[in-house]
Amino acid sequence: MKFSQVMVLALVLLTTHAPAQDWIGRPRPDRTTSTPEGDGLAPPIMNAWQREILDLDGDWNVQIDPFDSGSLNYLSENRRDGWWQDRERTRPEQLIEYNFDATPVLRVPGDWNTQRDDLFFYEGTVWYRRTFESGTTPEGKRRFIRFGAANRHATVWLNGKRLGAHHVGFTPFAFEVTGKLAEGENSLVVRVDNRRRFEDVPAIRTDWWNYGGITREVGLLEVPETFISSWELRLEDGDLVGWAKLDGPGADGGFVRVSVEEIGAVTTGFGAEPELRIRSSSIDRLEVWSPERPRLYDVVIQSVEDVVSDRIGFREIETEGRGIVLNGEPVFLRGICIHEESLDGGGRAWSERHARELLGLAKELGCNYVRLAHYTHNEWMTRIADELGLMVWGEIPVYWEMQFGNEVTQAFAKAHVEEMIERDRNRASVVIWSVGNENRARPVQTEFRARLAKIARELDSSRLISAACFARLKRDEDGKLARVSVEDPFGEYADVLAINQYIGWYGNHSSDVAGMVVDTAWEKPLLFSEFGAGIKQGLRGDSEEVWTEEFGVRFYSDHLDWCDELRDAGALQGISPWILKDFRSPRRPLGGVQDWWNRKGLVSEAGVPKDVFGVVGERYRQWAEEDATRP
Ligand code: GCB
Repeated sequence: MKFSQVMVLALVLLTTHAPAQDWIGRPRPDRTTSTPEGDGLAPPIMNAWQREILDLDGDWNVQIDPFDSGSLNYLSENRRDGWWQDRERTRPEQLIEYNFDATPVLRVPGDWNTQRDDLFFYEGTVWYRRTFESGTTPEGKRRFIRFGAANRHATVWLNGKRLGAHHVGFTPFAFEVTGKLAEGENSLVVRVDNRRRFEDVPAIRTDWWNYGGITREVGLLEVPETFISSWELRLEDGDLVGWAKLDGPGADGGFVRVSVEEIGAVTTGFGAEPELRIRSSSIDRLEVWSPERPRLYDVVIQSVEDVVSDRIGFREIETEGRGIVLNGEPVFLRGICIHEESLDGGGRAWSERHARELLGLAKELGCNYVRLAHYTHNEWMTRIADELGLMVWGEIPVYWEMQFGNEVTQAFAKAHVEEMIERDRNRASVVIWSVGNENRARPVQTEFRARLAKIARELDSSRLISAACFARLKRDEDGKLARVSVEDPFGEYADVLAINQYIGWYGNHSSDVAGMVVDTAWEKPLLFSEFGAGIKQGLRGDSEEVWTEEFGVRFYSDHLDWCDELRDAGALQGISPWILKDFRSPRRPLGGVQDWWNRKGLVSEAGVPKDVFGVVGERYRQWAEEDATRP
């Protein structure tokens, strides 16, 4: 070997053995081979639960690993025999410093923070291991292991072999395991790392709990060799249009048939991704989806080998000047913001019951709209919103300060948008995609969001694009009027302008404000995507005293009066006060009042209504009546 060859070899060895570091010098066990969204990922599998053959939820053995000892040795080099091998001691002299069989368990789905007191504040790595028997994959079939979500970085091994990784904490991902399953017992190992990193989306600072773990359902799915992986059917100018995607051998020439039996509508197409269209002449009987009448249809998609179904509603949403128009009629959005936290005292919500409880409360409040903040909520939320008749604002965690100029961050955000839209494109309830929350109005941040808006539009032309922005707040000369100017240059790229304003809570605007004026630079609809105040349920006092129920009632009465005036003047198209329920936040330590809860909920963490729940509810009922009787 020549000297130069030796040098090249040495360099290769050095680089492959050097651990990847993040910029504060911490080893990054997993980013060496991964792109921002992940690697080894299977194509999206829509409506996956109808495919499931084996539910992998339940108790998983876990090993907490604060120093990444499972992946890195004492010199921070990548281990060759990491804990993914799920080894057991078979000889007396063998030294193996982990044993999944002897560890406690955590429930999946579920965050780890609320399952064990010692993990409440934990941010780091946890190894999950579960064994199962499934038999090998039958001839002519394919199998996938699918996760509803894991927060934030998940790497997955089956029987000691790496399947891949996923880095978007709030969307589903799957790995193909055809040909990889054992005849007998399988070992499935998942390393979940929820450390916050500067380049991530979101980055370091959020006003919500960084719940870690396998937070949504896990299952082993079986599909035919060439299967229908995803589809879309939507209403466009009176026709039903869409596509279906085939994956597998022969997909290119494949045949697809889509039918909506109830209205006798059928269409067919050929190819891996045939375009589908059902002309309006054949769908005269179609009833559109609306909050008042959330009509859903059974849609069946069939190929030569496969058949899947979905419950889909059809509606059209657009803007007209400053108005939002649903199925040709102006609509005012009576909303509420929601974090994905359960009413059982917090923790990540993930189940159908959680979704029914949260969205049921929103219905009780008189909402026709919910803002699912600040990341993609579990699929139950949008499916049940479809069923209950709640319009949805879907969001990605492009939140506060991030590395907007960093290409990795940009790629992360892109993956968030793509995976969110991919999952929910058939949900009639979703009317708005949001690409940011309270990002500064600097060029780099505007460009970042504009790029995401473009991606979202290219992927999905049937919804409106927005972002929750800061507004400039001033008082008029006499001090009585709050003047809100919507100037964020992202407004140029949005279909709907949305601002978060905290007049009367943060800053010095308070009870002597008599009204509100809004100036916008664009002739576009405007939403108040947030306003709210901290209220401790049951705390009584003066209406000037923060945290009290009385303060809350005055605050909301004033705000709703101002909104009422703006609404009458056609200057405001909807509101989503912050927020339905008190939610956990590491930024809210105030003892005796907050105790790690953001107290801006209309109900307490356990779901007990505060007085303001009634105040908002009353106004929403009044508005609903006005809107229903408007000629
Ligand atoms: C905001 C943020 C939201 C916070 C809220 C608050 O503007 O968008 O994430 O939780 O204010 O309570 O301060």
